[in-house]
Amino acid sequence: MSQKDEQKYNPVQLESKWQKVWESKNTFSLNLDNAKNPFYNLMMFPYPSAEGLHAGNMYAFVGADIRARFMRMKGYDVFEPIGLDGFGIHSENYALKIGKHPIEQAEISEKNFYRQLHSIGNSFDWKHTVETYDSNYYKWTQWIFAEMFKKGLAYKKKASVNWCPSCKTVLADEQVISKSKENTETIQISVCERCDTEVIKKDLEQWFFKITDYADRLLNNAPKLNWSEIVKIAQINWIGKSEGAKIEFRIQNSEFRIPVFTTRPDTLFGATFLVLSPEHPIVSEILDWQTNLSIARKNEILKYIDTAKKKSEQERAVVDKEKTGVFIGVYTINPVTKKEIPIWIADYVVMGYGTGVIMAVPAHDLRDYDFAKKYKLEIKEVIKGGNILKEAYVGSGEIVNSGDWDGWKVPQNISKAIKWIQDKELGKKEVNFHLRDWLISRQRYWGPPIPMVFCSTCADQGISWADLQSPNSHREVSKPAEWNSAGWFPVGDEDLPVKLPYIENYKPIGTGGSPLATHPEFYNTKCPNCKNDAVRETDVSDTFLDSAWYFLRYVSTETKDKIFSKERIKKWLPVDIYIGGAEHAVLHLLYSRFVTMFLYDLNLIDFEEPYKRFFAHGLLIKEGAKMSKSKGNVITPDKYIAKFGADTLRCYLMFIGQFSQGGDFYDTGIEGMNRFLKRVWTLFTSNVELVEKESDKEALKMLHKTIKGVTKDIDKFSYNTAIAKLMELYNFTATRERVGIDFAISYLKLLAPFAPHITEDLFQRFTNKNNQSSIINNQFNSIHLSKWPEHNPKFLEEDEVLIVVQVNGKIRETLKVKSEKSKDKGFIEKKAKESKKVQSFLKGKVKRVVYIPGKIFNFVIEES
Ligand code: ANZ
Ligand code: ZN
Repeated sequence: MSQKDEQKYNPVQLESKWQKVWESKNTFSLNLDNAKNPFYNLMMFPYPSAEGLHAGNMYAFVGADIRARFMRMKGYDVFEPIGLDGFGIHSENYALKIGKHPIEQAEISEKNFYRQLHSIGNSFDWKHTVETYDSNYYKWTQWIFAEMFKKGLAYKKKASVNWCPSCKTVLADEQVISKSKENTETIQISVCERCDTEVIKKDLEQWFFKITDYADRLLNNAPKLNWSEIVKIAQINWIGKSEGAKIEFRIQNSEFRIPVFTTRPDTLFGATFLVLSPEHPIVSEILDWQTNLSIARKNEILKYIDTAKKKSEQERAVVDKEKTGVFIGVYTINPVTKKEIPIWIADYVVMGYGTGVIMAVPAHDLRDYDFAKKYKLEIKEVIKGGNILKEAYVGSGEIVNSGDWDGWKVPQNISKAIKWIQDKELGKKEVNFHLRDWLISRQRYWGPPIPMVFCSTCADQGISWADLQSPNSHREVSKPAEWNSAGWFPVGDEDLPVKLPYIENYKPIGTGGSPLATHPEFYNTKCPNCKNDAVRETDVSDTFLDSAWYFLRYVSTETKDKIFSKERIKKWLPVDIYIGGAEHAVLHLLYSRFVTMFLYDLNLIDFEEPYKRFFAHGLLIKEGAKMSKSKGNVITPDKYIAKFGADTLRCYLMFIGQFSQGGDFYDTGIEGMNRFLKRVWTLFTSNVELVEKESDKEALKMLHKTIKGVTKDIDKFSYNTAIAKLMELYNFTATRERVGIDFAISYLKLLAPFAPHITEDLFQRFTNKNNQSSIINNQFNSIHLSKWPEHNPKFLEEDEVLIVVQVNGKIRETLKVKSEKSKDKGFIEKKAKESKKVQSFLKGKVKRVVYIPGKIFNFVIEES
């Protein structure tokens, strides 16, 4: 290489060189057992959909990496792991699209993804990667499932579930999102989060995790978390605790008792009808019992129920949607007014919440009001304050038309109403959560087979796994009434993993069954109890289970016989900082908190909350638009890295906005950042002369001001302003002919978290005369393991300060003095007395003087 080439900034060459050095020297791999000052810096688990890493992933990862590098230079043993959340519908859909078997595609994706992840220059510990489709990993995912079952937290039930006709699988509520119907603004439909297809309802047998058993704990811990506020609020709302009462309604001359959940028991006197959810099991019982209904009426009711069932809950719940319903032909008694009120069926009441029935209070509930208007039902005001002839009144006020309760103010007295109801034995206080149990089974191929076996012989005899355990070895829980666990057995630890077999016809079959259900060689097995023929569960588990515990495995990838090493977990967890997108607020973050609490309950870990701190980064957009495949504006980092280098791309991504707010990516912008790094390169390789030590005061002041500012900025994730400060310092440096080597090195250190390659290269040039050989000799001292610069306040002091001179508290003069002189009280007093202006006010005797150093000098004199 000629001298001239040597001086040219060639990021592609330079970056791959340093990446190789770092990896071969284990610069960022830790001995996880020996770390003295552990800091677990975690970024959200990427799922390689397909094409690989896109700039949005890179945005998140670089932002997280800067934090990691900063903490490392501040003296922490930073663990920054990476892996792939490669199981799941996302990857499988891609494999389907391009016609490659998911197993083969996974191998290709993994290679590509890891190549890309190397190229961005993050300080990953490549010795501790986790891939969810690795049987060494999913063995333990299955183990968690089995443990959930053993603790009574996994159950199977027939449920009306969300079904995506395109993905041909069920979806959890969290995976269904609302969207406006095409060409309309107002009609909301529910679509699959992954493919945008409209979701329908299907009745299927599914596995659930009883996350609702943990609702209170998940909620109570939430306010204490050091998390981005929006994410915390989203979780609290999703769990959705509602306090109210359960009130019983009776149907005259019958055995029917209908419990109703309401958050407004104070409006009970205004309940003028009852509304059943179309799916409510009592509907068919009432229809059977009621003999005087005409066939035509009955058919009308059945038809209504059928139509309603096809709609999604979200769609039905929309407040200002046109109301529909049918009268079921019977009446119930309002327990306080003792009046007969009709029972209706309407789809705005959903089965999955409360008791699936409501007492309608049209005067004070928007939906009930619309319904009552449409079907000409009684509207009775019980809270004063509105005009119920015009609209429902939902505000606060005084109770009226309600017997004993008249004059009570609500909401203040709602609890008094509950007590009253309780004393009269009409109902009781009740708490409800919006959180539903976690629908965990998927009728797909690409996931961990659910490790359960069903034996019909044992089932026929009513034998369940729990019956065979010693009484204290498992926890008895409140099971849903319809769940009969007889015949179901978890696969024993010694038989895990249940390997996902390679099958040709892995495509979803769409019948509600899983592809594995067509493979007897997979599902035929023996009963763990009676040894007769039995069958395996053929559904796989939801991807969100895979990613609910990966951060526990990262620290323990070598562990074979246990889910993880307790010692490692003790040393490294909970995670010190977790960085990721706010869009995971209710899905992944809630599930991983739940699984962590569960493992805590198993006494495997000693903390309930997995992440000490969660930081939500913003979204990256492209030239004003959201990146999406259909728009064809998805940025893949590869071409930018090839052209400008990773350092340029990293700095640019971090420069275009506050990390918490996101940024807008412009091709023209990245060129500007590239010019900046080129200039830094040229400055330090040829334009500025390096001298032994920086002694210029102005330069030192600039440097220390920058150290102080950049340190503060990185600490609060204000990366864009940190880079701006480094640009400013560059501009200053560029005007100088020489700077001290200590100055130059500090500059590089400040830039190192953002641009790790170029800074490493320049640092090695400065610190080693012959860095090549020193690397070979293993004396490699990476800039990234060097000490973060600290600012010295001494250099920041202003050279001159202004001191206000007062006489009896009134300002009479300002003095400009050298800052080192400002400490000298006598000197200031002398100076002040020399001032003609001051002299003209110093008429009386000076009683005393007060001096606030560097600021105010006050003469207190006797007033004449
Ligand atoms: C009477 C009432 C009067 C109500 C009033 C509201 C206002 P949150 O806060 O979300 O818990 N509700 C109960 N179960 C329902 C179901 N399965 N489907 C649809 N709506 C249901 O809401 C609780 C309120 O939502 C309950 O209180 C009930 O209506 C309705 F002035 O009861 B309320
Ligand atoms: Zn059996």
